[in-house]
Amino acid sequence: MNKKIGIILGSDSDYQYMEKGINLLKKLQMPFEIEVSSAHRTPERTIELVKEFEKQGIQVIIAAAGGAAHLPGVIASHTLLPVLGVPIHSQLSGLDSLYSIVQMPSGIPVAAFSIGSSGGVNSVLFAMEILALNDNKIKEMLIKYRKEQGLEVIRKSGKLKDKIKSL
Ligand code: RP5
Repeated sequence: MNKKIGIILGSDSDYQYMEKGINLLKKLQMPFEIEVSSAHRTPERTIELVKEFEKQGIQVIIAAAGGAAHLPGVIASHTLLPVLGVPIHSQLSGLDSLYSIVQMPSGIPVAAFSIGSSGGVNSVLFAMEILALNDNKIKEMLIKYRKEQGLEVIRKSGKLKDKIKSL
């Protein structure tokens, strides 16, 4: 399978919050490209990477950034590929990141996910849902993932009941 998901982190320090999402991609054997590039510290490189992703055939870009999180918006202003923004925890609990990502001016859309690891995982699943529109193999992976997730909840319910019974 060709790489269709491109991930850009504003800093290597953002990785800890994207790790669960990236582990999920690895577990599902979904190929992806990943780079660290900052909208502020390496602005030209960020734009070059977006153009490179387009050339490579990447179809969805996940951009994770914290604080004054302009990365997803800057990327979105240079491409028509869908950009999924993940707000990273910051000194202001990630609310600043969330607002920076969610409050885009009209005309340049960015999808905003929840702060931190949940957003990381959901951005990956959402990227796969976009790709699944034209790829039944990915759709099957997502169906299986949901089924396993549901079974895990039932397993945990049983475990909790056993624990309470033994008190
Ligand atoms: C943002 O600044 C990055 O996305 C990161 O969340 C934050 C802090 O970066 P470091 O100082 O840890 O490199 O641009």
